[in-house]
Amino acid sequence: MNKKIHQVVIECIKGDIAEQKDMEAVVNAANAELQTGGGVAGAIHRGAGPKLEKESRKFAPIAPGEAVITGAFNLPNDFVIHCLGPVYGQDNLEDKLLRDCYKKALQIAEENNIRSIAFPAISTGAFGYPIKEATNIALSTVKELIPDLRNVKVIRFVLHSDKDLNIYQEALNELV
Ligand code: AR6
Repeated sequence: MNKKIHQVVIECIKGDIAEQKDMEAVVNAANAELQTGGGVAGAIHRGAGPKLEKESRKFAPIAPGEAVITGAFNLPNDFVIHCLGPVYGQDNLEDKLLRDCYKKALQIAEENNIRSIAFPAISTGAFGYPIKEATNIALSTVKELIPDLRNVKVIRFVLHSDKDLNIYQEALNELV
């Protein structure tokens, strides 16, 4: 499902974040050390190969709400933007921190002339953020920032299950 807001297309699809061949940048739901892990981080590091950990090392550790950019190595993309989401029920101001992740990732994309970026549902796996709340934060943040975007033209959300895809599609439908 797609929606266009001010010349920017927002897409929601079911898929694997490590297989987004037509996107310039993919976002990693990272850990603070920017190392491989489970879920998204595992898929991204497996796809990119060991050079990704090597390049990431110089930026680690990052704090919740922060984002950094690296190359994508063997992934079919030019860049990986690594975001550390909040751990639900543990980090304070988790809604603000999750918002910061989307905001900083888009700012970094703008600074690097990136036209297309794919996000996973940051913090909604191992970090336990309830998917509906996280979806509303992701979509409202993106919508808020769209008027300031000059380079980014496509923002894709890649969901891992039909359930999560349906939640995103409903929320995108209702986004005005
Ligand atoms: N493509 C797209 N989405 C995926 C994929 C994939 N290949 N795999 C899982 N998801 P998570 P977090 C979904 O746990 O909650 C890691 O171990 C998943 O269903 O990857 O931010 C890191 O090392 C969920 O909806 O990220 C960190 O320690 C969403 O992506 C920690 O987990 C995010 O799940 C980060 O936890």
